[in-house]
Formats: sequence, structure tokens, C-alpha cells
Amino acid sequence: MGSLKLYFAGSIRGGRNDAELYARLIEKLQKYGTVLTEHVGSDSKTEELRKELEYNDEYIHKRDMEWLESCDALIAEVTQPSIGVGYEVGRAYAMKKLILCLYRPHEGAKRISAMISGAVNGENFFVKNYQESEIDGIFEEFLSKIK
Ligand code: 6IA
Repeated sequence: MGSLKLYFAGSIRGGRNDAELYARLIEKLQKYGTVLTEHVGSDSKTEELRKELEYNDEYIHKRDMEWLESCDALIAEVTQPSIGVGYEVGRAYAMKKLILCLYRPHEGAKRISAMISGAVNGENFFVKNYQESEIDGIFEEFLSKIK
């Protein structure tokens, strides 16, 4: 296992349609280091409900912002639009973090927000249109940017 600290962002209250995909992406990222936000991947519905009741929103926000501050890179799956993910991306951008937004074009997918695609700068903010079969190479290339 690598030693990077990675923050994975994916929709929770924005809709859990892609939760199982998030879990597979997180598993791949764990090859490179610690994924601080493992809970974004699929948990059972009862487990998610238990966590929602256990932690209040202020606690969740504070803990997630601390994790975001401490991470080496943010990887956000943005296909399922989520206010929380958009907020995390914006906060990470202000922190000058290395950011990869992953977008999966498919029939019925909402177009990616201009606030994401328009923020690409070739330096620390990247957006990648992808299919799941391409993800190993995408992670390899992106994470090689961290020295
Ligand atoms: O607006 P959303 O809920 O879709 O925002 C999702 C994003 O906010 C994720 O990338 C998370 O990092 C963060 N977030 C939102 N809710 C939680 C949460 N809830 N725990 C941790 N991070 C969160 C409690 C546990 C949950 C698995 C049900």
C-alpha cells in the first residue's frame, strides 16, 4: 500500500445510485494510500441510516473539512450531481489541492456543471470523462503527479 492521503468525494444525499461504483473506485485508490472517506462507498442502507443518526451535520462538516485540509489529493466522482461534492471541490480548490473530477457520460446523465468543467487549469484541477474500464490508467497518471 502507498502512503498518500486521498479524499474521495461522491454523492450521498444527492442520491446513492452510484454508491457501488464509488466503492469500487475507493478500493482501487487504496492501492496508493489511505482513503479518508471510505464511507462514501456503499454501505448497507441500515448502516447508512445508523451513521446518519449517529453523527450530526456539524460534526460531519468539521471532520470532512479536517480530512480535506490534510489530504494530498481530492478525487471527486461528479456524474451524480451533489451539492456536498460541489462544495468539497470548491473548498479544495481554494486550498490549492490537487483535484481530479471524474465524469461518466452515459444516456440520461446530467451535463457536468460549467463550474467544474470551466475550472480546469492544467495545473492542479483536472476533469476526466471516463468509462470504468479506463480507471486504472487514469488513477496511475493522475497520482503520478504527486511527488
Ligand atoms: O450533498 P451530499 O450529501 O451528496 O454530499 C456528499 C459529500 O459530502 C461526500 O463527498 C462526503 O464527503 C460529504 N458527506 C455528506 N454526508 C456525509 C456523511 N454522512 N458522512 C461523511 N461525509 C459526508 C453520514 C454517513 C453517510 C454514509 C450516511
